[in-house]
Amino acid sequence: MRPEEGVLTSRSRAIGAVLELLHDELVVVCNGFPSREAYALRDRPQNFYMIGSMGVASAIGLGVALAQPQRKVLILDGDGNVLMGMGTLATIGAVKPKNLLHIVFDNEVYGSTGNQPTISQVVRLDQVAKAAGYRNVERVRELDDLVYEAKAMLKQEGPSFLLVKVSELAEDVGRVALEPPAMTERFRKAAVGGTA
Ligand SMILES: Cc1ncc(C[n+]2csc(CCOP(=O)(O)OP(=O)(O)O)c2C)c(N)n1
Ligand SMILES: [Mg+2]
Repeated sequence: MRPEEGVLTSRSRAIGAVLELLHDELVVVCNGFPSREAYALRDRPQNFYMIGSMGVASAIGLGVALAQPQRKVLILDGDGNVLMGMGTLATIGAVKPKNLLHIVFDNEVYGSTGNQPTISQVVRLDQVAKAAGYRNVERVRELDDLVYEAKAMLKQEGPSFLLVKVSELAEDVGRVALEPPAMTERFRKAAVGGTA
């Protein structure tokens, strides 16, 4: 069996494993099912869900990381989102916020809109991040490896980029049941006010 073959974990399990590691870290989640799954698995005031706009979670996460340099900031992203906002990888690589960890759940499809294929199978997003200047870059396929690398990257000086190959499976979860202004205010308080 080639190393790139084998059964992949679902994005929901992968997101759940990351969220379990967290304490007061700030998290920005991209639009679509990643936000829905994160909300269903572990909603917390430190989570900001980008409801609607695609490709911008990384820019929001970068802004939060720069505004709150003492806080660890995670971006939970999708391959389609990263491809749409690829310029932000360059900005993060150039600005190098030490407190930023960018995790990309790569299912090689626009899963939230019906599994249309993306081009992430051809364009290695981890290599793009490396070339852009992220300090630590890893690519994982197993849940154990994800937990190991995420733990390490939470301690390391960033920016770090963790590409997680996941299956196309999406959990049958509802929409994020928060009004965006209230969710934003809750996040702002959690970001400025420190530990919750
Ligand atoms: C500008 C824009 N274009 C298209 C959409 C529709 N849309 C919402 S989520 C999504 C797919 C996102 O793909 P990816 O980041 O790979 O996440 P996945 O759904 O696969 O987890 C698309 C196309 C949108 N919300 N905004
Ligand atoms: Mg995808």
